[in-house]
This record gives sequence, structure tokens and C-alpha cells, in this order.
Amino acid sequence: FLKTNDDLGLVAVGFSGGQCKAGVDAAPMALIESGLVDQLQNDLAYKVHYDNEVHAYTSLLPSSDPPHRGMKNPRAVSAVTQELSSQVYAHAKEGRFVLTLGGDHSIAIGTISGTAKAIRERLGRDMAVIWVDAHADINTPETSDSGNIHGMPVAFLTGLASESAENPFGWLKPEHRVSVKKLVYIGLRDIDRGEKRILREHGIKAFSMHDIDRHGIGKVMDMALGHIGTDTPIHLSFDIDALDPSFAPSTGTAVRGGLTLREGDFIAECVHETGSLVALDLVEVNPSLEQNGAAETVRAGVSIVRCALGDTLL
Ligand code: HAR
Ligand code: MN
Ligand code: MN
Ligand code: MN
Repeated sequence: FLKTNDDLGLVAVGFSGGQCKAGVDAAPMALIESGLVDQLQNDLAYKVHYDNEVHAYTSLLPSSDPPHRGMKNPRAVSAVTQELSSQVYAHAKEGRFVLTLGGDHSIAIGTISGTAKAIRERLGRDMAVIWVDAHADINTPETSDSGNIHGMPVAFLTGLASESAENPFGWLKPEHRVSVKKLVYIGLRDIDRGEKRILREHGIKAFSMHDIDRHGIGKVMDMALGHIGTDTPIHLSFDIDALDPSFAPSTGTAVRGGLTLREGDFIAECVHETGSLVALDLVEVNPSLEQNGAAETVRAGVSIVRCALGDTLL
């Protein structure tokens, strides 16, 4: 019911302002240079709509951007994600699958708000979000210790955090938001104290690495997709740091004890198999960290994208 065509909108986002380490902005080019677009077109038969540009949104970046409620680079992240939101919306409104290559995870404020709005208008439906990550990224400005906005996107997208002035983040309106009831986490293992309280208070569905150890990834995917229910459009936001650093070392906040590459691919395959996937983000690949592991991390990212877009082993 969702898939109207094999058109795919690709947005490359070279933005790193949601955290403090340079280099995550180089990921889209590294992923594309490793042949991703060619594979989408020729192996997986998508009609790719890509403007051939890694967007850095330099004209949107303010010359002065002092902290606001403890957030670092608040106006830059707000302006970039607002523009990204319209780009993603424009693709999704046409019925295209939207693939966004980040960038740090703050960009999900743009991607998810854009698809949520388009899906509401196009299908009259509320969208679900599957957030695959070592982290919950659900800090409010007040619960965050770091002030890095890549640790806050889910709070803004669910309305747990909000602002009234347009910039920063007042541009996020109800049509951009997703319900905490339609949010599912997979792979969590590094959650701040304030975030644990938020997850508990709102009864948010979350599968940690403990749950994956206990039940296995197959059962966890059954439970995760069961929570969402069939025929619900899904936006998959995949942070490469969900994978164990042995498979994806080049990322800003690596945490040991993560998913194997096969488990990551399996998650993507299962979400594809629902037929309800409308958008995918791949974020936090940072090729400049861990010189040795950069190529391996990029390869892992390409593999996740291919699996989510329908590549099969046989
Ligand atoms: N929870 C910490 C914070 O808010 C660390 C967040 C790290 N985030 C990412 N994205 N890499 O998942 O600062
Ligand atoms: Mn993240
Ligand atoms: Mn993370
Ligand atoms: Mn398929």
C-alpha cells in the first residue's frame, strides 16, 4: 500500500555541528565513492533522484551561535535541519523512498520531521520510527551533560523538548512530530541517567543489547515490528555506532558490546521485508577517525543501506 514506485530520493548531508568531532561531514562522499549510488541503480534497480551535491548548508550557518539552554550550535543545527526537512519532505511527497546519508545524528531532526509531514499528507497516517543506536539520543537540553544536539533529536521530534521561537527549533510543528508510542529502539547500551527516566516515564519500547543477548535478534525483530503493527509506515534511523566497534570503529562515540555486522544487516533486512519502510538515515560514520578502520566502517554502512533497500543473500 505504501510503495508506489521504485523512485528513491538521495540526500547527502555533510554536517557535523550536532557534536564536536570534525570528519563526520565527509561520510556521504566516502559512501558514494565506494559505489553506493551505482549499486542502488544497477543491483537494486532504483531510479535515483540525486542532486549530485553533498550539502554543507554553509549559507545557512550563523556567524555567531552562542549556547542556548546549554545546546551547542543551536541556530546552525536548527537552520540546517529545517532546510533538510523541506528537502526530505519534497522527495517523500512524491512517493519516493528517502535515503539520507549523514552527518551526525542531529540531522534526524530534519529527516524524520520531513517524512512524518509528507506521510501524514500523502497517506493520512502517523509514521513509526525505528532508532538503531548504542544511544537513545532523547536528552532534553536540560538533561544533556554534553550540550551536543546529536544526543537530543528524539526529544525534539517527539515534542518532549520544544521551543517557541522559529530558530532554534520552533519551526518544528505538530505535523513534523512522531508519537513516543510509535518509537522503537534497538541496540541501546549507553544511556544517560536522565534518558533512562524519560524512557521509563513514557513507556518507550526499547530493546537493549541485553534483550538481544537474551532473546536473539530474530525474536527481538518480531517484538519490535509487532509493537509497530502491520501497515504502518516506518522511518529507520540507523546510527553506525549501534554496531560493535570491531565492525565499525570509525565513529565519534564508539561503545563496546554492540551488534555484529550480521545483526545490523538482519535488522535492516527485516524492516525491508515489512514493505512499509519509507525512509532510511545512515549517520555517524566518521572516516577521519581510526585510520585503519575507516574503509571497514564505510563498507559496513553500505551493507546496512543495501539490506534496508532490499538486497538479499540469495
Ligand atoms: N548521551 C550522550 C549525549 O547526549 C552521548 C550521545 C552520543 N550520541 C551519538 N548519537 N553518537 O547516538 O551527549
Ligand atoms: Mn545516534
Ligand atoms: Mn549513537
Ligand atoms: Mn524487496
